[in-house]
Amino acid sequence: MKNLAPAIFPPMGIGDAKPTNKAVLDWVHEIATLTQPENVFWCDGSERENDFLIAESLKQDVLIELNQKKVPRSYLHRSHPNDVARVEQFTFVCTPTKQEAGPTNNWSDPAETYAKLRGLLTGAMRGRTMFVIPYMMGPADSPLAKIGLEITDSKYVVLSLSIMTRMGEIALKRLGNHPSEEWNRGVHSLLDVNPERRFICHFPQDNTIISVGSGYGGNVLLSKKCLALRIGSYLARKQNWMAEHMLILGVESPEGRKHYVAAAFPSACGKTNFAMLIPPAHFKGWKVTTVGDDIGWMRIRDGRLYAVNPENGYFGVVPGTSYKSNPNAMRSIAHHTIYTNVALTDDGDVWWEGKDGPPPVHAIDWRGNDWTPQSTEKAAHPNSRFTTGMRNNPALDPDVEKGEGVPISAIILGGRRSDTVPLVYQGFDWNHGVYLGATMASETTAAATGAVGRVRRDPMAMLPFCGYNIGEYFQHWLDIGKQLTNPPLIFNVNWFRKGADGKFLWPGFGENMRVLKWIIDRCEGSGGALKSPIGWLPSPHDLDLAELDIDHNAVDELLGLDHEEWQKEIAAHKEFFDSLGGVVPEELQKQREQLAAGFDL
Ligand code: GTP
Ligand code: SPV
Ligand code: MN
Repeated sequence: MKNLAPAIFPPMGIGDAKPTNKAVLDWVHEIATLTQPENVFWCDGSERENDFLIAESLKQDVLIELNQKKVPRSYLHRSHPNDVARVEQFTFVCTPTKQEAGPTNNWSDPAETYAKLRGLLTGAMRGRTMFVIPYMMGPADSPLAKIGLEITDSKYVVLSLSIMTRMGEIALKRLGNHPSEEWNRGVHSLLDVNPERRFICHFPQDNTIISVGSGYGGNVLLSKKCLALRIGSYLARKQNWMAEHMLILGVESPEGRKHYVAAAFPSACGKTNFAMLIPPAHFKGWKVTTVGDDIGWMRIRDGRLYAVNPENGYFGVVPGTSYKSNPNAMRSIAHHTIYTNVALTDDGDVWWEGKDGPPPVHAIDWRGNDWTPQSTEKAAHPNSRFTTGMRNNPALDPDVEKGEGVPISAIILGGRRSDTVPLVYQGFDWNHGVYLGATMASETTAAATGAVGRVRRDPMAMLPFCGYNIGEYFQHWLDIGKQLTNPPLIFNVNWFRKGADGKFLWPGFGENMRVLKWIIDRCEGSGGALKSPIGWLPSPHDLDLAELDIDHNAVDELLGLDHEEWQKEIAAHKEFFDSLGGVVPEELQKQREQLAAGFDL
């Protein structure tokens, strides 16, 4: 057969990245032969390369220039209106057997899926440029750092990954020349951005991801959910570490004592906000710093868990972000930011629901249509996003580049629950904490396509991101616990409980410091708590609520357990475990029976 691949040697990018690993070069050649691009561009993430790609993107309407005085070096991207969120129904884990993918993943046969995808990718990049992106996840000197290569025909992906990952030279250097080096193969093509040809497929046994038919972040920035979580979790179990959907933050007392905590909340349930928390005035001298806002990789060291943030930037929810709710995010996105699916004002600024100040009298909405405050449609899509480098964050933790990671004192779990679940409580021990994680639930959000506001079980916030059998994932948590002599304490929080009037009972955001402070007190052995059937519960006076304008009844409601609601909750735990078809470890079944007994059920 005639080799239709364009000439790709030497590298044609304008950057200096010089790949020498033969396995990488062979793979790039293979994909170029298949997709037949006009040319191949090796990306290095340099300033010069970004300038070039931004200029091209502006010409081709991939990016819209914003008012560079208002938001310097920032651009707006509009994704296709049919392509604005993760697509869980088109996301597949293609392990050799269905059993390995487990009851919570869509599975498809690897050979059949490769064949289907090869068909879709054949000639898919004709007339387009194929970009090859070498990137690294994690600090360069971390034992957990991983190398990925993403091939894409989207400039938006290249520009986004240059923010979200450590791209170029640094990755190639770490990868080296050895043919058996571990690295992730990622292939992405927009195709014709048609939901009927949209598939996000993972082949964990080959460390390979193929994503077609989408241009939306979570589906195409393969470093993030695809590598750092789905493939990451699969590798983590094999290699005895943890890849989790967790923010990581540091909290320092006025006396200079510092703890790190990691928190798993489902998509659009408050990770970025919590990671950037600014303590209210009452907590003078307390400081919260961000290590990561979405993903935590953790390993065991000296009997403790140490975490690194594998990412280099934030892909955050825009609506609701303001100087009132999240000043650190606002400062982070004031420059050098790519906005996706927000509204464009007449003076070239960006706008979204919940931004400070009055709405503009006229704007162009996320679809490109005229918008006024009288419009019934939202100006910004509810899942509109910012992409910004972590170094833009004024509260970035100084140890974010530390390869050994930061020691984790507490793991916090949480979801969006209008009822039942108290503001905060603590698990009795590691195994009970694993049970809390395994039975977590949350109301669905706009981060994935489908119904919003439906309560679904989302174990450890990993339901859409666990790359193997969820029963084995639970067992992996239990196994990790056995190896820890100083395990993190495990907590559950719920910022989203509502009163009879349908309003949130808890003010949230910066005020979450009050809950965080109790968690830190518990880690230091000082905070008070009452033993309840679900775990250790603070009573109202155990939380520092000074200078907070909140009703006593609201606090009682926030911390209360409603027997009837918990009866239903425990029944839902059983139903969930039963639905998994026998994969749930015995230990967690035992935990469930103990919980039920606590309620005399
Ligand atoms: P992903 O990036 O999708 O993983 O989301 P995330 O978990 O980082 O959530 P994020 O912090 O972006 O918050 C999502 C939405 O929840 C935003 O609209 C926030 O305004 C809102 N939110 C965050 N924290 C709180 C809180 O403490 N209370 C309330 N009521 N809303 C919150
Ligand atoms: C999430 O949905 O959890 C996100 C956004 O962080 S995405 O990258 O689209 O998955
Ligand atoms: Mn986030």
